[in-house]
Amino acid sequence: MKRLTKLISAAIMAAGAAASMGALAQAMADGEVRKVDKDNKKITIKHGEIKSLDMPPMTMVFQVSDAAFLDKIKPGDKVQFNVVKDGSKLTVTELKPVK
Ligand SMILES: [Cu+2]
Repeated sequence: MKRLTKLISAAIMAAGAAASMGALAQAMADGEVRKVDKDNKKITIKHGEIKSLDMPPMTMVFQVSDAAFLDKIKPGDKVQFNVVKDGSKLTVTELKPVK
C-alpha cells in the first residue's frame, strides 16, 4: 500500500509539474550515459537531480525495464529518462536520447 500511495503522490506531483511547465517531458530526469550493459539490461547514467526519488546528482547503475531501450543508446549520449523505485531496486521505465 505504501508503494501505491507513493506512486499516486508521484503522479500528482508530475501532473502538477506538467501543468505549471506546460510539458510532461519536464518530469523526466536528465543524464549522460556512461556505460551500457545490454546482456544484463543495465545502464550507468550520470544523472542530475531526480526530484521524484529525492536523489541528488550522481553516477549510478539502473536496471532497464526493456533491453530495447539500449539499442539506440551509447556511452556519451545525453538522455532523458523516467525511473521507478521497486523495493530496493531502481528501474528505468522510459529512456530517450536528447539532441
Ligand atoms: Cu542516483
